[in-house]
Amino acid sequence: MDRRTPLPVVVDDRHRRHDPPYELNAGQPVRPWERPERIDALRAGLADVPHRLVQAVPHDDAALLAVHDPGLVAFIDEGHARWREAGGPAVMIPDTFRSPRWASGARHGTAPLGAPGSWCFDTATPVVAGSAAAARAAVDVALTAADLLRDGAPIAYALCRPPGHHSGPDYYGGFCLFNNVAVAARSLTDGGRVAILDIDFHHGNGTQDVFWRDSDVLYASLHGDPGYAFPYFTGFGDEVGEGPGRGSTVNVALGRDTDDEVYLRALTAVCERIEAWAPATLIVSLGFDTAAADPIGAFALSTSGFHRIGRTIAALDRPLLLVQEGGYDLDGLGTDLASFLSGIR
Ligand code: SP5
Ligand code: ZN
Repeated sequence: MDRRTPLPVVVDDRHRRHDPPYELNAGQPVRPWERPERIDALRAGLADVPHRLVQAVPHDDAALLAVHDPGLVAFIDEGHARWREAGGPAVMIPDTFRSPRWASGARHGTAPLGAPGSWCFDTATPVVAGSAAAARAAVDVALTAADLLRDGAPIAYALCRPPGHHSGPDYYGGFCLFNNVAVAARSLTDGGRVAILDIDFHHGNGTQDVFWRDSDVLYASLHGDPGYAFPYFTGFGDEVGEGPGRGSTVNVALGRDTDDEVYLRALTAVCERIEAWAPATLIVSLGFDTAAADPIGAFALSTSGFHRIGRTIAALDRPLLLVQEGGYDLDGLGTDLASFLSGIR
């Protein structure tokens, strides 16, 4: 891709309003890994990358509702206010989870203090008063970047926060509120087949669910094996989609300490599947939690590994939408982003 044209980077400062004081990991309160400073670190990494900042443009709900249940959208928008009115504390984390195994059926119930457990699947995704505005902003960022591609840009980078790939049609979790990448992908299928390549350390269970039965969108992910890594229950290699979507889900589960060589070999094989899919648009769910120094990922990728990943993706030679997902090593994020982009362009 053309190095001289500045890279459009779509941003929205409303992300800062999602800043919970703690989350629960294995039942223990810890400072959130997914914090506003991540965006500062990524933007610092762009210092030597020719780019132009584009402010996100507000979009109506059509694209969001093409992916998510209206009940989930209403809960993200309003659930925290209802919880507060019912006496809940400032940080909303479920303590009781709705189960599909209840004999009376998986009804949502009516109690505002129970509602987070009806829509959320973990305890590591705290919601505060400003979270809804940030969730909306992240979707606007992704859709604004998708608009740039639709208008002919060869590449755009959506600096989304919070991330999105763990959020599904009717649930949220894994630090993700709305599924930014899925909303963008769905909005781009009018222009032909879409492929999503997910290189975050974690399996994108939400994106997989959105496109599980879909024949327009290929979802391909490389991630920590669910035998040891979050989200634990999805991302096994035998998950390939169903019905019309059978064969358009690709999962490659990798072991602890996966290094550049092993990762690049696996990525090359996945890119052959994408090439065969012949997508009109390629979207990357871009996580840097595969880095050796990442505090929650378990891989061992180096900064130069991200350059090689970028080159491998660039060789697919498709209009390219980059959507930010995870990556939690604040000291390495900027360098890893710059290295990745130097491979892409
Ligand atoms: C978007 C994304 O990357 N979401 C990841 C959600 C992971 N949530 C579980 C975090 C568990 C952290 N375990 C800490 C191990 C420290 N060595
Ligand atoms: Zn991740």
